Amino acid sequence: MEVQELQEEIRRQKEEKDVVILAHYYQRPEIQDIADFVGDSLELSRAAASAPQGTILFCGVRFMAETAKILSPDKKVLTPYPLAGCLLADMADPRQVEEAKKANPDAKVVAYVNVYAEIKALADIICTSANARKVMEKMEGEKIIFLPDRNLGAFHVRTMKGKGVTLWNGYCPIHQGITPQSIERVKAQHPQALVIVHPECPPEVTEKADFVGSTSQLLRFVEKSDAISFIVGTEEGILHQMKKTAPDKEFLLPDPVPYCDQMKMITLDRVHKALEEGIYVVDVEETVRAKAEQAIRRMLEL
Ligand code: CIZ
Repeated sequence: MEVQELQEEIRRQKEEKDVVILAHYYQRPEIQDIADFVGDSLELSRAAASAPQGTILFCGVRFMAETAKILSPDKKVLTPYPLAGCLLADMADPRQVEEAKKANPDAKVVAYVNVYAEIKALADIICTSANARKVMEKMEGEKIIFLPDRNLGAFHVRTMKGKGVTLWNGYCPIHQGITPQSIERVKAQHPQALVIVHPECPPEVTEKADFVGSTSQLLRFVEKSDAISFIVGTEEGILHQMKKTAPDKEFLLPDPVPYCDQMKMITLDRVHKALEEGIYVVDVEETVRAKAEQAIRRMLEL
């Protein structure tokens, strides 16, 4: 089937089968265009929880679909491709986290939402890239273990006083690949462009950027800014919504382009198959789910 035909068929089936389709900002444009909601992982999980449909088809990587299941245990959650993982999430292993907790019994564990359910269940509280600083500042006590993204942690810790924060040594290889040189190559051709980057980028990039923010914060920034040209230091999928939000502005990417193969494993064919056959169901074991939900709810209460 052609792209448009496939999109029509997906739209038809999701209505017929009472399914809400959610897509992350890093998804392919043709996937974002068939979604009922496009957003960051937490916005999407909240949209999923309040959607009237009984089934959620989550177009994103596995930890995102799991987060939707954690917040909507009574709904059926489907993923178009269960092997779409996250290399950053893979860098936090439950046994290592348990050991770190034992070695630091008075420290609180703050886990970035980009971890699997088992790690969320071991955390005291979850944070996103949009609220990591606020969550750490509000934590009672002095000691924090922040995991798994050392860059996101370091970005906030360098301007935060009064806490002893131990940073896990994880990173997103896609954002780690955004270097000062990969930005300068583009800036040299477009000196007027503002450099806006995600806090998962390495410190030498965030330190020099004009603005640092989560996906939803970057999107709001380009909408409100008076500038007309931007070099966007995050996964290239976000440009689809940026162009829709600010069609008269210019969006450029670092060279080489940050591209997540895992996110792009979700294709229209796979979405169609998942919808048609009711596969692949995402489940989280109940004791793990309940603990993970508590850690997420603590963040939402803040
Ligand atoms: O949590 C998300 O959706 C990710 C991966 C990044 C962000 O900044 O929103």
